[in-house]
Amino acid sequence: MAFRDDFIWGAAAASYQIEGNTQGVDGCADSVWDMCSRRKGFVLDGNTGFNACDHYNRYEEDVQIMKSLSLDAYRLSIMWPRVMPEGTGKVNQTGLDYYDRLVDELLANGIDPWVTLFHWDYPMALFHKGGWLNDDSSDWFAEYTRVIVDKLSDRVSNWFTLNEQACFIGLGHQSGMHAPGLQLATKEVNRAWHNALLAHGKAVKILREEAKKPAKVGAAPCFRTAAPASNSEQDIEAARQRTFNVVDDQMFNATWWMDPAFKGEYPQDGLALFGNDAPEVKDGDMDIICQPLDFVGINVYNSELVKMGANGQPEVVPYPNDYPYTHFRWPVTPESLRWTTQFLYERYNKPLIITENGLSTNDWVSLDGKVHDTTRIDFLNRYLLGLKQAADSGVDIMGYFQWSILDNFEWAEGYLQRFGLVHVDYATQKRTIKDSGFWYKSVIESNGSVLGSSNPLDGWRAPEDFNRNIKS
Ligand code: GCO
Repeated sequence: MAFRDDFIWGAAAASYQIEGNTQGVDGCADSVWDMCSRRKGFVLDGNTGFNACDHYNRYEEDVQIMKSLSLDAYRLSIMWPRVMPEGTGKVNQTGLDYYDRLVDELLANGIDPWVTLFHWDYPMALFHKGGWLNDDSSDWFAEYTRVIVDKLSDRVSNWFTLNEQACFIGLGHQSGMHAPGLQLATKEVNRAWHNALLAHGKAVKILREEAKKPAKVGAAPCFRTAAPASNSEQDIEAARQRTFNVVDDQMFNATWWMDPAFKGEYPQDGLALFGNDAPEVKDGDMDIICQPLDFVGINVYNSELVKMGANGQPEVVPYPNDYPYTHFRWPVTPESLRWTTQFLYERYNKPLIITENGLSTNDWVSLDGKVHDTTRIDFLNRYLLGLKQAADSGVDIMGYFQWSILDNFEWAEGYLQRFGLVHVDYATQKRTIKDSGFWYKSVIESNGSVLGSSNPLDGWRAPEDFNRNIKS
């Protein structure tokens, strides 16, 4: 039961969550996450991303770990204010050179870098000018994109524009739970939303026209997803509708991002629901936003369970208290990968790539020096089997990026939530590959054929001295 031969097995991380060394190091300027890290009560326990995993200094060691796990690909992001401290204008050569070295290091070790241009570390200097609310913001992003494309596109061929617009606009500008921590009226949220979509479109155009190697481009959105409560046609249809209906004025409605980007229009039900608060769409905007994309990227962690209600409307079936939940208290729903990919494939008809999937668990280093995260193994095993079912039913699935290669700074949750295949002791920066890391290696090396074995730990052993050989 293997995946297709050219299936891409990867892991992902994001600049602000792992690099550390913000705070002026080598000319790096503040992002909105540095600002919010300083705001009392914003991040759990006063944690900050100032040091994170010190990946900025330890990237060579981390790439060796990725290589030892047999990753084909690594999804990384670029910290905009490290490269352009003012957001536009002057380039910080030292910051840019860091990404140049990282890309070289990955390629030298046989790992393909998949680069995300923006994963939330928005330059403070541009926030001071209104950030995404400023109608010039998409041009600022285009200018930054040009700098990155000019530097890296001779070696990088796979790109994502924006990571999870639903979060950096919705959680960042509507609920205020994420940086920059604003709670704006819906009209303003949609203004920022529309500007971010324009930024996406302009970046794709630049990648197409200016990349030195032909660019493959997509994005990494997330949104509310749904899986059917049974295999009945009605429940499947209910889950499909729940996935694609605009059900509220929050930013987690799939079509609110996907339809403009892939079809060149906002969905009618969303326009009706938002009414006067809908974005102002100027002539030509949709031509900018709707650029040809090579794949649908999607970050999926869980989905709602949905059945067709007696009134013919989708009805959400709540998960009971004793349901399996992750440490974040997210429900464990392997069927989400099976159904979300299928629904997206039906509607947008593009190859799919899972840009993030994983879970946080309460891991620690055991007396034997290892990290026995059996629940992560079981979770990934189940979700990958769900993905395989979708592939077997004809959905074009290109690959899978596990979130995350390292434990890291989980935004407002600080360091409480550990998502890594590799444990990080933040006091010493010592890395320890978890059991799940070794297990994932065996999945990659067998192209998925070990999935589903009754004891996923059968058939492989962590080399005794492996973790001890990693320098700390
Ligand atoms: C997101 C981001 C990641 C998170 C991960 C776990 O989805 O919030 O893309 O940066 O760390 O999803 O929450």
